[in-house]
Amino acid sequence: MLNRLKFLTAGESHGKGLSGILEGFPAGVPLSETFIARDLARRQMGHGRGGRMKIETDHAEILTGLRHGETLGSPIALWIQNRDWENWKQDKMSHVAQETPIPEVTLPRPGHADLAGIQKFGFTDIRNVLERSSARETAMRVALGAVCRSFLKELGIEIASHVLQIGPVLADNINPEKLESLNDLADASDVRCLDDSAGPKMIKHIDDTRRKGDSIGGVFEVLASGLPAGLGSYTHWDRKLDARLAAAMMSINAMKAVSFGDGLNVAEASGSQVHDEIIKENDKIMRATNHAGGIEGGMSNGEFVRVQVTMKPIPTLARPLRSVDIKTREPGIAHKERTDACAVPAASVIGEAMMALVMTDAILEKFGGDSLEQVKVHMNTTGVKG
Ligand code: EPS
Repeated sequence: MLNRLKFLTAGESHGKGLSGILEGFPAGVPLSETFIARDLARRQMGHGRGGRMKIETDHAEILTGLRHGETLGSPIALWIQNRDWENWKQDKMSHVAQETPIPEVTLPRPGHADLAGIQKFGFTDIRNVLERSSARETAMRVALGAVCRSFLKELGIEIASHVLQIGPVLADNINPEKLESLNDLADASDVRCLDDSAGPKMIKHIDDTRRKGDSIGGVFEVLASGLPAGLGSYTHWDRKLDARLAAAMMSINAMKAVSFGDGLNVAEASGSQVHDEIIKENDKIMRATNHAGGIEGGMSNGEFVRVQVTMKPIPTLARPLRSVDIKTREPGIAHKERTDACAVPAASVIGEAMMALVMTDAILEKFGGDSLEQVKVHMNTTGVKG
């Protein structure tokens, strides 16, 4: 649901690497591999990750679209190498047929793309599905999102995230005045949690779950500040900013629900508790509160955008669930792989990337412009900057 910007990713989890292309991105935006590397490193952090993250040190190489440190307005192509490829290329992920084929994966994992994926494509080997359905792909989304973050920063727009819940452990939510330092605070916690008393309980819960051979999900929140009012539109279903953000968040592997502002609590609250009164402060019309999460009528209203995303527990379990062998049709237990006990902290960084991609698209849609300078001029002359 992007209107002005296009992005594509390609790559398998244990293949050579991940490719990404961003098209429709303006010229004149400062960009470097070092800037992208920061977000890639943040995605690799978080208590509960498995062995794979010790192998990878993700780095996005900028292949095209950049000259002398600024974007050219032409497609930006990125490449992230999978270090684990060296360990897999001889047999499991060889590009050519093997003389002695390795055994196929035939026991689908409940909750994973495995079973529906082989039914869809007519495969007999689940590896053909799991390699691409793996969340490894999100490393590229974070790299492309970092390119967008570089543009948004120039416009004074900040994006941050933090973890609200791991399993049954809830964090007290925050009401930030500024977002600039929020990510630094969240990154200082192993679970990206801003509530000092909940963080250690979350870590303990992840450890207890891992010891049982199980996995655990949770909830994270992504915020954006400095947005002008009027991004998105009430005029048509596919222009609504909340619908576009919800689709972007739901496209992240393992996400099950998305909500905005007060989220699910609006069901039991009354109208006077839910809606944000309109006030005037220093001659500026604004809101007394932000229950709406910065979006009304499918448009940004100039307040912080707040979106909460619920992640299910990862389906690959050290103590797998029941399954049926797709070849022999005999009951068995699901395929077991190296896995993460919890990836909610990493998912929050991926949520930031999806927010950055959607917001960049919405800015370009509203203001137009082929270069950063043109976008800035258009934003200043329309007078809607929040
Ligand atoms: C994943 C399984 C694990 C995760 C992986 C996603 O990888 P592996 O099978 O190599 O142990 O670590 O996540 C990443 C590789 C990543 O970069 O986030 C899965 O099955 O989705």
